[in-house]
Amino acid sequence: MPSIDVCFSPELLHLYDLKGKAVVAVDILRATSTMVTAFAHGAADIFPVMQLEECRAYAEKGCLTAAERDGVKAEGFDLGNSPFGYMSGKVKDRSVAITTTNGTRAIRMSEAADEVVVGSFLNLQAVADHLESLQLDVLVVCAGWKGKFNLEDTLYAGALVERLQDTFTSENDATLASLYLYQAARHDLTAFLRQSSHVRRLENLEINKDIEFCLQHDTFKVLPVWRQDRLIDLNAKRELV
Ligand code: 3SL
Repeated sequence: MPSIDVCFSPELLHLYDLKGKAVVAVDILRATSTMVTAFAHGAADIFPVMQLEECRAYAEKGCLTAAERDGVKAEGFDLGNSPFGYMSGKVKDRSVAITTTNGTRAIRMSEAADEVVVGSFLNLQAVADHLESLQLDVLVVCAGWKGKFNLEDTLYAGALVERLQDTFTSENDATLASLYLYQAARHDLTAFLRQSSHVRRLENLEINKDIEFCLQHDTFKVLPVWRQDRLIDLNAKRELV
């Protein structure tokens, strides 16, 4: 049986060998939830990049550009990092270049893996199904916040572990801790996360509806995977469910 493990921060990635593994990169609030939403609303592909200037340059290639720093849309870009900004039809059939404080970094730092998948609660089962079909060892890479642990990405890791517990083994405390945390929180994730640092940060920015949205499970069948220099949706052209 393949195994599943959890890396609580991209800063810990040096402890793991990504070769031969599938990475699930996750930034629940909000980057990976937003990318999944963008694909669900017809985005053709997504270029996650680390730097603002690199992102801005994609405009010349005909891409929409999206940028967030410290929870706020960066000036001079077409889009920010709220999933609601991607629902109006604006991204349909468009390429989107995006840079965010932590999420795009987690994705790009995972490139050495055999497969990189973008996870969120919104596409939880689509990711679980894909991992079961791949039969590779899995590492969930939590984006965290500026190198530090966060609760929401860990809860996602636990949710994924729960979905895969009959088909994957795990022999590490990070996986167990994520699972136990999710099981303790699952009855009301919003309440559980109320004291978490990023929820407080986002609440101060008055974006509570983003938090509620990003905590919904299995809203989309979208499956963003890294191919060469971009993310594509392996389940493209599916209807919203
Ligand atoms: O850190 C990130 O990548 C962002 O998702 C943070 S925020 O939710 O836009 O504040």
